[in-house]
Amino acid sequence: MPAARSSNSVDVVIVGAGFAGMYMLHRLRGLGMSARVFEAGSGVGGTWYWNRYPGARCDVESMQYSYSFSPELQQEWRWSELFASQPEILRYANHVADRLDLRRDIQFDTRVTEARFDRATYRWDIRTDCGDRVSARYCVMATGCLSTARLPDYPGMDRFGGKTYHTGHWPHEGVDFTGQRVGVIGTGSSAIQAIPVIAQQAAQLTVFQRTPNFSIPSRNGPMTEAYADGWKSDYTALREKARHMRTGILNNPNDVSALEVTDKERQRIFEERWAAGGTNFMAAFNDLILDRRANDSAAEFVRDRIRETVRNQAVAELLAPKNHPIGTKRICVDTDYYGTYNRENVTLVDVRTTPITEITPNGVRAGDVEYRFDAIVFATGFDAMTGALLKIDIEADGQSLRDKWEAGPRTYLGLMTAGFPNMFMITGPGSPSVLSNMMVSIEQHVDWIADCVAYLRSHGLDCIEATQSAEDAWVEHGNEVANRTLYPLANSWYMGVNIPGKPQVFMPYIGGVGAYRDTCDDIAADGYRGFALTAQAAALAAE
Ligand code: N01
Repeated sequence: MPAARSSNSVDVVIVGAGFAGMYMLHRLRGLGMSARVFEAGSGVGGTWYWNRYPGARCDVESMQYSYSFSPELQQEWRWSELFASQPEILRYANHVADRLDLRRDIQFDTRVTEARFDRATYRWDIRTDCGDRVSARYCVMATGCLSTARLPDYPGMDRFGGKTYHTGHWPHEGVDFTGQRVGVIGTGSSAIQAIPVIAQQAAQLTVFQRTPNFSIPSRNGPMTEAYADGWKSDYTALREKARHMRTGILNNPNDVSALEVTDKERQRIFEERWAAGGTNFMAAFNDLILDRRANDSAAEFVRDRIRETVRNQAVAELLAPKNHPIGTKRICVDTDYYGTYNRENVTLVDVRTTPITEITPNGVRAGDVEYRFDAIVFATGFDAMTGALLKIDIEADGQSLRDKWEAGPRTYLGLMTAGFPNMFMITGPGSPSVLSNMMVSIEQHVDWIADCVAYLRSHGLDCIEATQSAEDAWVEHGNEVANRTLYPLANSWYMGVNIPGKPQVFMPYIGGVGAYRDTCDDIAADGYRGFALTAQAAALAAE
């Protein structure tokens, strides 16, 4: 633990040094503002710092999952694969930190524990687990959407004699499973990437599945120079196009209903997308996420691919999702996931029919069977979107954020929440965030926030707060848009269902990255409609 630095005062405290916090720091420096970043990890990279499990890689193509703000950066960096692996993305994050000399304003190994707004001074008082106390005009939460790992609470969790791991807290030195009996609990995106790699090492791998997921092959491969140059030669225009796409990804959407074409044509298009690989599969038609019959056609196509791939048909049926529309739980992208179940050393246990009842000193008990392991991997996900924010004791005017969000997060644009002046969130609940290319959404939020504080400064103002009415209207709009889709039909982490007792509301904004950007720009151009802007002196005089 580093020694606490002396109390001090900055313009902005940024919480988190992932891609959001790093770019926020860079923008604020450009405005001549002082900023201090606190980061719980020992290095930059956020998600890519923590999630080091075998097989971890991004499901957005590298040419699009990278910063666009610097022409030099995007021209000089060379990706080795179409979909970069975690180590390569982490190298990229470190390269950016070096290139922009970011580390001198980042305090690592330091977790922010409290943030309290003082209306008498119009400043945030921020405290850390290292004893730091910093006063800041603005506080920016760059805490990530999937950064609070979640373990199940089976009896006996602390009794297991072997090693346990969570995918989101993987040891930095790596893990060699060679010759081991390994149990993996969970079959979400993390598990679907890790299972094929662990299966190649382990003597025996047992996968405990509660809910099967739809997964599309990534068709990952080496990045050819021609492909990279194709992007680089037209990067500015391509990036701009991506910013206005529904998901922030240039994914060649087909603006046709799946129900308007013949069965043969529908099949042909699905096959084409399946062969191309990746999440673009869901852009095969314009109503896959809106219409149950359209969705069923895509879901059945994928189920057929699973049946075709997995030799044991009983296992194939267990792996084929039947209870949620495709895409309403985050679609997974894999390298030989389903094929892995053809291996002699891989067993699938359906914990819906044989629930896990306890972790024993030797392994996992499910139904009547005790499975014996050397290692257990928990791929059991995260307290998504609100977990990292609510872990911090955030308070303004005697109200805590935990109390305010007791029935679910409420924000205006996912950028601010009423009653908490001068506190911004990057990709907060109520913004497209996890439904988008995070890099595009991060850059959009950081730019909006930086422009906003520059506007305040140039107008002699220093306080901004979302109004209650604007927030209420935004929440209502978000719910209304979500309810037009099939998303609320799934028991997903988007809905908070994976955390016992968490309020079940659809947290991200599904209106699309392009439309959302236009709304944010329009609100800013209209003098920050829906926000109350004041000057501290005037506000104090009025009280
Ligand atoms: O977590 P998850 P994740 N007993 O919550 C199961 C992003 N990401 O880390 O569905 C048994 O999706 C749970 O079962 P169920 C991406 O946005 C991106 O995999 O709750 N099982 C589920 O199968 C992703 O969506 C990338 O019934 C239990 C699994 O654990 C998000 O991170 C890669 C259980 C958790 O799946 C989270 O993915 C990786 C229990 N008690 C992650 N508790 C890429 O870019 C939970 N489960 C490719």
